[in-house]
Amino acid sequence: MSATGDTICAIASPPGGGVRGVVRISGERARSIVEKLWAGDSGVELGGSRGVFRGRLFDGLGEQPLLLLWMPGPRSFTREDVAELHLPGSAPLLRRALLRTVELGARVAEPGEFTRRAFESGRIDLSRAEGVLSVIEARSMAAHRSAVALLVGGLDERIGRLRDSLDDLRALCESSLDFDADDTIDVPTEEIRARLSELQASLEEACGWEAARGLEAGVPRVVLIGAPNAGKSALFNALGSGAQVAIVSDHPGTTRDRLVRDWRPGAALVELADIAGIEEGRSAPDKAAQRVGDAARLSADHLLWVVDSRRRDELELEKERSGLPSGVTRTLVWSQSDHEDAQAAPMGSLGEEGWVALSSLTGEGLEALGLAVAAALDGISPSHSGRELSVRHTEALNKASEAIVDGVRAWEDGLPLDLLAAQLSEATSCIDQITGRTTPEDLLDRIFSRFCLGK
Ligand SMILES: Nc1nc2c(ncn2[C@@H]2O[C@H](COP(=O)(O)OP(=O)(O)OP(=O)(O)O)[C@@H](O)[C@H]2O)c(=O)[nH]1
Ligand SMILES: [Mg+2]
Repeated sequence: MSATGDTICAIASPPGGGVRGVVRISGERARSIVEKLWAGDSGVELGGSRGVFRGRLFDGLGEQPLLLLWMPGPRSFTREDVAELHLPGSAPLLRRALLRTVELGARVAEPGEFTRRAFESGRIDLSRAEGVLSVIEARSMAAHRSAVALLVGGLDERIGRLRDSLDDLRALCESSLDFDADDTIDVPTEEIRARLSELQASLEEACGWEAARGLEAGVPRVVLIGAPNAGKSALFNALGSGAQVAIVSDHPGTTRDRLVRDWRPGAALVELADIAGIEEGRSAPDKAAQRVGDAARLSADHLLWVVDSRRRDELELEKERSGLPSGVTRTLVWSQSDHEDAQAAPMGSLGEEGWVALSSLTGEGLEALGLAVAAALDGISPSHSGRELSVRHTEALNKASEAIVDGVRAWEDGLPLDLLAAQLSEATSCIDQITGRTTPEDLLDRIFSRFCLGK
């Protein structure tokens, strides 16, 4: 990737996603390029502060309506002058505008180059840049949640605090070295010991947080939905393993809270959630249960729509179906198939759903359901980068932890304090790999090149 200094441009948001497309420009020449693109005699006054301007852009052939966002450095994403040209969402028009920008002195950006500039200017650290990358790449809700956690959840804050504590402690050790040589003042052994254990606890906490996030990146959520008494909770108990067991009863509206268990359909591991049946909530707890259910439905990677196989109210079922969240794959569970009056298969157009008949009581059909869900989840297997990332972070944190443990051991064995100081500095460089301060160039290239164009 080239060094900063030149001005880059890219189509940041392609047409199709909305009525507008965006061409983004970043660099020294952004101001002069925009001034030249601007159509009309009056020109545009780009000041030293952010601004929004409406006008027209001359793309070399004709004029296009333009909404310009002007973000002068250093208060921009890349800390350079940044202009966003919001244009009609038509591919040929956007390409014209991009070409014109290039004619006026910008270079088309490489994938991830905007984000890399943000990183290189110190605007964001590497873990945050990776968060941006993972959000873009996320193909399942699970991967998306984990990426957002990385972005907003503050691994960088945790790392920042760890780094500060390491610096403080090293300073303390180093100043104690002078005392030591002087032999007049005691080494503040107790304080060093206390700080060391604090540091180790924070490292462990960061490791745990990151490991949990990594696991989360890999575990899709499957949510049981359907009318009250459909048999969701009975199925939850029949499928899952883990501490939570749902109350099963013929009282409609039994389940109120969201319960989760592990479930292994085939080789996959998923988080199975049981929630309240879909109904119009009247009382406050009913409404609260519906809200909890709504949140679970929205974060689902796959839905199990549980329907009592004795139901014959086709119209009501159609209505129930039309209320299911769209955009999430689902399997129709034709439940309680052991009843005498159970129907063998879903009637009418319901039969066009992917469905599995089963009985939680006898266990019949449970295996078939596992196979169906495993196949459905195959296409949305969690984004590889989420896990790879988490492994990289966890490794760095573990190495930092080991460096400290070694240092402490040496110090307790009576070795001089400068050995501990050296180990602390080793730990600092380990965690600096997470923030990108000491990340090798080729790894940076690999990380940033995975970004889309325009990011
Ligand atoms: N025979 C038979 N009964 C079942 C089966 N599954 C559930 N039931 C019964 O159906 C009733 C309702 O089951 P639940 O699992 O509590 O239903 P639910 O969908 O969780 O209901 P809510 O929590 O109220 O939304 C209970 O009396 C269960 O014993 C099954 O496979 N076979
Ligand atoms: Mg229930």
